Amino acid sequence: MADVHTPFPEGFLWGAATSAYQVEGAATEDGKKPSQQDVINQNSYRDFGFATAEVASDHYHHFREDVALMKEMGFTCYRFSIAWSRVIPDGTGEVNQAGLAFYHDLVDALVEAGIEPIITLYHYDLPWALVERYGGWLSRQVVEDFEAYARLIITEFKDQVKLWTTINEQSIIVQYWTQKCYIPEDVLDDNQKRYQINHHMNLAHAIACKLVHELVPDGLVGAALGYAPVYPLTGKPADVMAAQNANDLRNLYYTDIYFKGIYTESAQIYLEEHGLAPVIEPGDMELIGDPAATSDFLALNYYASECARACPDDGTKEIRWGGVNRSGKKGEISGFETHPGFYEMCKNPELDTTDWDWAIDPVGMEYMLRDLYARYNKPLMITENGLGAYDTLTEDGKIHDDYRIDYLRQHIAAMKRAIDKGVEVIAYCPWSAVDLLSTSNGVKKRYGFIYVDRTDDDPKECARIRKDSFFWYQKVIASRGTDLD
Ligand code: BGP
Repeated sequence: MADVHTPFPEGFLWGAATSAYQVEGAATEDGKKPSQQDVINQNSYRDFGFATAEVASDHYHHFREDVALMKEMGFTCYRFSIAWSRVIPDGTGEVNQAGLAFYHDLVDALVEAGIEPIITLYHYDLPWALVERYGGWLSRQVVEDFEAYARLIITEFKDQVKLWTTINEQSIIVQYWTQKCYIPEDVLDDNQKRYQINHHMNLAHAIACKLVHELVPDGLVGAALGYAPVYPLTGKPADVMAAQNANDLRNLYYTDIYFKGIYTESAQIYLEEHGLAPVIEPGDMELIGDPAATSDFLALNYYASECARACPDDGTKEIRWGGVNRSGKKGEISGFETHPGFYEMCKNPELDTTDWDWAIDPVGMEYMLRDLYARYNKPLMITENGLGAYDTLTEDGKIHDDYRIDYLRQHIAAMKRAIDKGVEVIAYCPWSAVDLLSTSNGVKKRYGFIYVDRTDDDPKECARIRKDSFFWYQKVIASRGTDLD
């Protein structure tokens, strides 16, 4: 399988990723106030028994140990996010110096360990105060408040941090908006608001890009996008066309904004026809299209490919959004996104899936990288990729996660094939460095190289244990990707 004979390029960054609310814990410590994720996760504990964000992986107290483990694995980069509600607890106004100090300590520890920090400014965790004040991302006011927050963070870390990602996974926020944003009951049926939130995020993203370009010497910036290439279910022309429609609305609708400063026409026309298009105010597209707001790279979170088929608008189907598998039993996904007259997502019969119904498709990563590089000719990074799985701590005190090794091995080989075809990939940050709180499934669904000893109900001490994949990844990095066995 390991058909990788030549090393990855000199300077290629090897690391892993996490996000603040999923890993830090200390949700109300040292002046931090709740984010919308603290509230959303309390609700999922009540409804599904999934862990809250209160302790998560307790990285707040274990960060030095975690950085030491990352160094031991040989990381040369680490992608993490800043919790806005830790540094500006009310969303605006007073800065919490203790919160800022935590991130300074983390960045200092990383730099000292020779690990390049990659900061994500926003990963789903808007300060709860802003939700209470004006509905969070539903209001345009958030753009101005985000600007002040982003300016603070970029100014604080500009000397040590050169790689910045702005907003995590706008495409996934549109699909799964109640998991990623707090959406009040009376707004739930108003699906235009999904795209309005996205428009506000596009403005915030553009502002953050401009700030990095203005404030950070040699700084590079881009969004971190959840991306799944779309295959047609069959070779029938109508299915092929449906896959193109799905790709336009689910993928290019975001990447065209980042690189061309425009909304993809076909997708925008579809949204307008269905009353879903965002309200765009005078000056918005000028800001989004400002050359100083153009991304330098695209960071991609790739887990799976998707599949689409034709869906005629014959009055039998309604618009639906992405389904979720809450049980962790294969086949229990709650449904598929449907846009009558445009496309309908479906299971790809050619691919095996994880226990949560995510298709396993290393070639999809290669296809994505090739396609995006051909379209935009900009450097790409992988800022998430990984296998969510049940892990067992065995009696010998180990975690034999050969299934994860197999998944990562095949994806690294696929990434290398894309590089060998000329695609500029600059970093690989699989999800995740340590086990953490899943966005939809608590802590049973694990991703890390480092096991965190806790359950959904009991955070215990959150002790760290190296999994088999830890030692395997260490070897991969040391061999610059030539030893994948
Ligand atoms: C991405 C998110 C991450 C992470 C990952 C795995 O969409 O950016 O925050 O959680 O998916 O998803 P999940 O936790 O639902 O398995």
